[in-house]
Amino acid sequence: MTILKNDTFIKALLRQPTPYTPVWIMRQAGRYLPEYNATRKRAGSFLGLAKNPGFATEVTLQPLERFPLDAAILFSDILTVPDAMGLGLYFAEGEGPKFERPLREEAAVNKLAVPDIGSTLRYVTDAVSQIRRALGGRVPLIGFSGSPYTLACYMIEGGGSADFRTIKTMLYERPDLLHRILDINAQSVIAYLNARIEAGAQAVMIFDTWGGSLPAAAYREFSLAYIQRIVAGLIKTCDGARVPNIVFTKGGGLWLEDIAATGCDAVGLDWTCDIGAARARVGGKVALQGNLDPMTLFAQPEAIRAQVAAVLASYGHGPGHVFNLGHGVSQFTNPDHVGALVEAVHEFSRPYHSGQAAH
Ligand code: 1CP
Repeated sequence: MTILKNDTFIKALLRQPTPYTPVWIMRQAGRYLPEYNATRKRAGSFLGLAKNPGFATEVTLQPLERFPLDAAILFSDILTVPDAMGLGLYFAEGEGPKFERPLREEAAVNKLAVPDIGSTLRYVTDAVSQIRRALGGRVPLIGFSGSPYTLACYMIEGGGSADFRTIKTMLYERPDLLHRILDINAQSVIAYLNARIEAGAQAVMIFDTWGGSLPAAAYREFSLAYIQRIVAGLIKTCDGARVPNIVFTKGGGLWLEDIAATGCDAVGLDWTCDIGAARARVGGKVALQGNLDPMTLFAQPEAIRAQVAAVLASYGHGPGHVFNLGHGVSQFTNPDHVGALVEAVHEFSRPYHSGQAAH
């Protein structure tokens, strides 16, 4: 068992005291970093990068070399799970991820099965062990997965979508088919996240990027119910350490009480929520992660610092906050501005963790 040199992130997720507010950035290992683009070029493609544990380790560590971040996130993608189910993931240049065989027909849905994680996703668990060795306990490593509904969006639409017409048609016309897909996805995600935890992931996050596109009742039935099953099925302790989990539904601000009731340790917030108001609603039950608008990073460092200070002040005094953006960092962001954010979080957050209240 490696002793963590910096465990502020894990402690904050468990709402335990820390000397400052820990920070990491969604998509911290991504295209805004020139060194990421250089490694991606050497790997030949995004999938060449993600499927090679050596390259995945290299890019996972890149943001940590630049910034004093408090967590690392495994470099991979949520779409590796449907790829392992045989849907044929590929990246069309400049068009984002796509599937060769989207799930539309009843016969294909009936054939869908939980993949054998040990063989199909071996490259992911290998990357996790390699990254843990490379980190040497510097900061914890986050493993992640898409939510069953978010994965189904890509599996059924065949790629990104502006209106989710195909999956929503299935939802309203053939809810039984969609439920079958979601059931397989939930079982796969549980096996996948637990394999990552056993390989060394020290916290896990479920990305429900598209749950927020649903009406409230459909969100509970088609997204949150399956997230709840995953939370219940996750390994909670590994090597004597708690492995906290985070649930992030983008656009889920109206449903925070329901999300917190899944039994998760922390709830991710997008930038539309006031984090102080969110804390008043669910802060007694869960930690909160977020929630600076990613577009803040296009402003000059002084403006970024002011916005960081405002999020910290809104959350207020005491533990249970992990600082992050409200969604992934844009590929057009100036890396120095990410540096300004990380520095400001560390600098401004200490008073909120000292004995006396800062306001
Ligand atoms: O060309 C490139 O280099 C690919 C860009 C890229 C990157 C950097 C993709 C394709 N995936 C990733 C890595 C990635 N994806 C991580 C790595 C760890 C980190 O955060 O640093 C993570 C956690 C993801 C998760 C992911 N992939 C989500 C959930 C989070 C979110 O951003 O909402 C989603 C929806 C995806 C699908 C996906 N993969 C890639 C793209 C461009 C997309 C979005 C497609 C779309 O809907 O338009």
